[in-house]
Amino acid sequence: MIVRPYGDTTGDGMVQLSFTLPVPHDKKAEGAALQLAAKMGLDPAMVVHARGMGDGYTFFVVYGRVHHLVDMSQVVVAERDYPLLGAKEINSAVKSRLRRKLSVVGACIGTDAHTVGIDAILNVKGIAGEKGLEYYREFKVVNLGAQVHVPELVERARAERADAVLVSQVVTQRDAHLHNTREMSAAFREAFPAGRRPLLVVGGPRFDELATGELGVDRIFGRGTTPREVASYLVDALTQRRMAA
Ligand code: B12
Repeated sequence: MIVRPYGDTTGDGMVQLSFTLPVPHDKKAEGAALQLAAKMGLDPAMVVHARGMGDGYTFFVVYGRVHHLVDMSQVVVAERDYPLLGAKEINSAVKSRLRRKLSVVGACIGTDAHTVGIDAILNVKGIAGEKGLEYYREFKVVNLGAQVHVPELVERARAERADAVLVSQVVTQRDAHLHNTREMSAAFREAFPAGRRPLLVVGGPRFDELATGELGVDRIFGRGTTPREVASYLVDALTQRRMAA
C-alpha cells in the first residue's frame, strides 16, 4: 500500500513542520523559514506561526505540501516478538520458570538526570494506568536513580545478581545516549563471562529500537513504553536464555 500525508483532504500531501532559526523575528526571518521549507521539498509552503524566542531566535511552524510517497511494504520496525502477559501470568511465569525472584537493577547513566522515564517503568506508581515493576511480587527491583557511573552500575548488578539491567537515556545532545550505552554494554561484556551477563535493556524517547546490535544491548524500548511490556519481555527473554543454556 502506498500512502501520503493528509492535511485538508485525503492524500493532499500536507505536513506541518516546526523548527527554530538563530535570527530575530522579522519579515526576512519568515522568508528564511520559507526558503528552508522549499529546500526540504515543501511546495507550496506557508509560515503559519512565527514567534521570537529570547534574543535573536525565532520559532516557526510551516505548513506545506510534500510530494513524497511511502510504500508500507518497505517499512521496517521492531515488532513485539514476545507475548504481552498480565501481572498474574508474569508472576507465575517467574516463579515456575526461574524458581526465584527476578532481579532487576535500573539507573540513568552518564550525566543524565531525567529519572521520570525509568521511575515510570520501575516504581510502583508506574505509568498509563499500569503499575511499575516494583509492584510485581516476583520481581526484586533496585533503582539507582540519576547520574550513575557505569562501574558502579556493574558492581551493583553483580552484588544483586541482576537478571537484567535497565538503563535510561533521555538526553541525546552530541549523541550522549549512544556513547553512554556503548560504554555500558562494553563494561558488562568485560565484567561478565558470556552467558552470565545480565540482560541489557535501554530505553528513552529518542532511541532507534532497531539499533540493538550496534549498541550491544539485548533490547531497546522507546517512547510510550509501559511496565507490563518490559516485564513481559524480561520473562520471555530469560526463559529463552534458560532453555538455550
Ligand atoms: C522533566 C524534564 C526535565 C527535568 C527532569 C526531572 C527528572 N527527575 O527526571 C529537569 C528539569 C531536571 C530537566 C533537566 C534538563 N533537561 Co530536560 N526535560 C524534561 C522534559 C520536560 C520531560 C521528560 C519526561 O519526564 N518525560 C516523561 C517520561 C515518562 O517519558 P520518557 O523519559 O520518554 O520515558 C518513557 C520512555 O521513553 C521509556 N523509557 C525511558 N527510559 C527508559 C528506560 C528503560 C529501561 C525502559 C525499558 C524504558 C524507558 O519509558 C518511559 C515511559 O513510557 C523533556 C521534554 C519532553 N517533553 O520530553 C525535557 C528534555 C528531555 N530535557 C532536555 C534538556 C536539554 C535538559 C537540560 C540539559 C536543560 C539544561 N540546559 O539544564 C537538563 C539536563 C539535566 C541532566 N543532567 O540530565 C531536552 C533534551 C534535548 C536532547 N536532545 O537531548 C528535552 C527534550 C527538552 C527540549 N526539547 O529541549 N529536564
